[in-house]
Amino acid sequence: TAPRTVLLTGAAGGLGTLMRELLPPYGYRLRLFDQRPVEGAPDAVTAELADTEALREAVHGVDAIVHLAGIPLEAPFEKILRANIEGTYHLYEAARAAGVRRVVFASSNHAVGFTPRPADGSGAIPVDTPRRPDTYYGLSKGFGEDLASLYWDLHGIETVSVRIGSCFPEPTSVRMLSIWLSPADCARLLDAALTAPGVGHTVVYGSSANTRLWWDLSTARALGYTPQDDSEPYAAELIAAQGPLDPGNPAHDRLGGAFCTDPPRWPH
Ligand code: 15L
Repeated sequence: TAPRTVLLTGAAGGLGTLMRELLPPYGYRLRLFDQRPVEGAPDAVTAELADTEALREAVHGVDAIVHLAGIPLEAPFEKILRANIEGTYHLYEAARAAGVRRVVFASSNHAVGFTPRPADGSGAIPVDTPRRPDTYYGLSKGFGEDLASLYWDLHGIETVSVRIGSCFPEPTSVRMLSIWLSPADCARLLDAALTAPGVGHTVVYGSSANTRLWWDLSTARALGYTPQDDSEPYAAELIAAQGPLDPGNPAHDRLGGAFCTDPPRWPH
């Protein structure tokens, strides 16, 4: 049976804010968790993932967890260690102790960000391409994927690790034309990841059905995900404004884009 009560970590963040609107229509009752207050949600749990007591209460009785919490950009290693690496460990420990059977983990394209950019539309990058993190941030996402693998093998907790591309209402760069995940498709993908049977630990890329796709969506489709959106209608205007991706520019010829050269940094 489909999980119904879902703990959403990182509910106050960019993706969390989009998903707490878009997931309930699929039939989920969300319990919200964030270190910051969630606007308009007085019942949300305001705590850090390091607060294991708050986490223990938050996971109690949930059917599944969508784990979005964490620093979403580059930051000093100590901060990534606490928020993303230790935070994800605490999350999985709480899930294990409470008997939660399914996690959807927000991994990132930056776990493999130094992978050379293939031809537009080739869909050439498979999920088992070697990890090539482009930042400590991307490194922490690889850690989360391996932690998910360990907790599946050791404890039977299933995870879908979603290497999300760029989930924003619209693509805002030429690179994003290839990796854009529309918010509506993100909700479709999370729903598929929450409901597909027998996922063990499955890694998928998270994007819409973009004409210029760089990676292989087949493992996502195998969960029952059928993307409905394509960034192509935005292509002409973005390319006219920014120019095409330049193969000689190191910030352009890797999957992770500018994260490989001058990563955006988390300001907090
Ligand atoms: C990410 O992992 C970031 O969290 C997000 O803010 C975007 O920058 C995205 O990657 C991207 O690669 O565009």
